[in-house]
Amino acid sequence: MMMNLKFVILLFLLVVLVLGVAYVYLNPLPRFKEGFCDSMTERFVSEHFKSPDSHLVATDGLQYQQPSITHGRTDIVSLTPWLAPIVWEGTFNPVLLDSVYQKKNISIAVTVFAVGKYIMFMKDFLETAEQHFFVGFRVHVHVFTDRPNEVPKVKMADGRELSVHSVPNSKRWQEISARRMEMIQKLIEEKLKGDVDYIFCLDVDSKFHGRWGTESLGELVAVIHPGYYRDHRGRFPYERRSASRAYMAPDEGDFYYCGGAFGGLLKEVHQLAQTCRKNFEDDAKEGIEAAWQEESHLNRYMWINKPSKVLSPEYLWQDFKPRNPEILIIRFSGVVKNYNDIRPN
Ligand code: UD2
Repeated sequence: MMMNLKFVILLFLLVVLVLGVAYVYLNPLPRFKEGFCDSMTERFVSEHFKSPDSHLVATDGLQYQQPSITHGRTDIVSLTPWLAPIVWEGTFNPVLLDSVYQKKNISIAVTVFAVGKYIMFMKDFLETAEQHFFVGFRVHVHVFTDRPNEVPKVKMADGRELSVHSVPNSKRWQEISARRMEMIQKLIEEKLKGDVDYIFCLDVDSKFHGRWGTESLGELVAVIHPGYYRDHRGRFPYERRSASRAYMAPDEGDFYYCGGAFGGLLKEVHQLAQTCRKNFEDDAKEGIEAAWQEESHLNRYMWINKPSKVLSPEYLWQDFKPRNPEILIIRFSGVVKNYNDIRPN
């Protein structure tokens, strides 16, 4: 009798275990789809990307204000719950940071897409980047456009260069915006690996107004969207249909991040772009497009793969929005545009 009971309990536990394992592997919920990193990818990453050198060497004798842990800004939060810095004016010392990163001789790639009429934004973007974006550092801007002859000639400082890549146009703006992930992935694989330390991927319909520099460097960097940072996460415009791989439940999400600015170490951005591209394409095969295309997939990605540095909305404001009191400086901002005039659909 005792033996039989033990056998039944054992059998029951075995069935529970088998069902549990089967559930984990077969469950179609999106949470298993964002960590797309198979063994091929892992091998590619370890063979092709420079290992990050996190050692920070300061310049001896550099004069700067003594830091404090009891005095500082009290009107904002400058740390996420997973202890990543949230960068705001007044929370960092630009002179100290620049001196540390100058020693490392880092190089930064930028991607910017100007397809169709969006070429009109290129000149202001490039000119203001020269004035404010990583001034004094090696910067390589990669412009993707279907109108290579219309890319304006902008004088660039020593150590800074620009390459133009031809891409096809599309009848749908959603397609143009989302396809950026695929092109970023390919650019990293085919042209950048081994040569570049960091990459930032930015919207073209924007201008720099203030410093954007070494304080923004991190392994995986996300920018908080200016439109929602005071809202409850239940109101964020995440993808809410569970059929999509970008799905976010009402009680999920840290911040709402911009699709118009993100970056980090090459290998981190490679994985982000590859994952968002795959999830966007797999959704498309099932006839679904996330509410805000690649921005929705990026938000899902950042929910699971927490950014190591978060940039405040100073790093992507919108010109039509009045400045809130906590925004002491606007560094980069989207220009006011008439969507009907410039988008293909
Ligand atoms: C938001 C995001 C954008 C993207 C989009 C959803 C911000 C500030 N912007 O902006 O990054 O996630 O939602 O898809 O977070 N483009 C062209 N030609 C076109 C259309 C788009 O080159 O005809 C490129 C261009 O680089 C542009 C970007 O795609 O900056 C995003 O398109 P948008 O600015 O029209 O998207 P928007 O304003 O809805």
